[in-house]
Amino acid sequence: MADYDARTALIVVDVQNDFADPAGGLYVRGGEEIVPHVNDEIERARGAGALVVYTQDWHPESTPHFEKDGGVWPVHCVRDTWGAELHPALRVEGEVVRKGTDGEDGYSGFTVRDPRSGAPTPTVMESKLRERGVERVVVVGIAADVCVKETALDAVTRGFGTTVLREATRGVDLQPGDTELAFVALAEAGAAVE
Ligand code: VGL
Ligand code: ZN
Repeated sequence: MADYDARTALIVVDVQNDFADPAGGLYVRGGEEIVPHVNDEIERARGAGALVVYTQDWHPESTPHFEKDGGVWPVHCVRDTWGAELHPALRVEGEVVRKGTDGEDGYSGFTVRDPRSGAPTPTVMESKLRERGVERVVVVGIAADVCVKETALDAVTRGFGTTVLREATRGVDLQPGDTELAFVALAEAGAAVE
């Protein structure tokens, strides 16, 4: 459980069917188990007047992000499909920021990267937070070692006090141990991992 106030935002990363449902295209083990934890955080954040922002991986049918097109990931979160929808049990009480919409590698909620050149482009996330006077973010969701990690690292780099709630995340572990390494990297970068 994190503390919330009007200068804190809760960022709920990619709690989508393809990651959080066992039938999903890139199912992350235990993904569905975090939904009640995430909902509790949303309720507490809203009660304290904190902003809640959701990210949504939102890919075209073909993108170098996918293994079939030269990337590393199985097909997932193709826009306008069941897999891309936010998990049905998730409370949605805030704006959704989509990433990967033009075929970029959309790992962080703050930036997307050209899959070939790696060149970053900002999403609307940072300006939304700044407009509201947000100084601190709490990051939860999926996947701990991919999009949660990249989002939280970008938040630290941008000067937001950053907390990641372990119990409200799950990792892919493409390589065994990736999730633990992600928590170590986050702590080293200056995020609070709770
Ligand atoms: C993600 C792999 C590919 C994530 C998104 O949401 O963590 N992982 N695309
Ligand atoms: Zn993706």
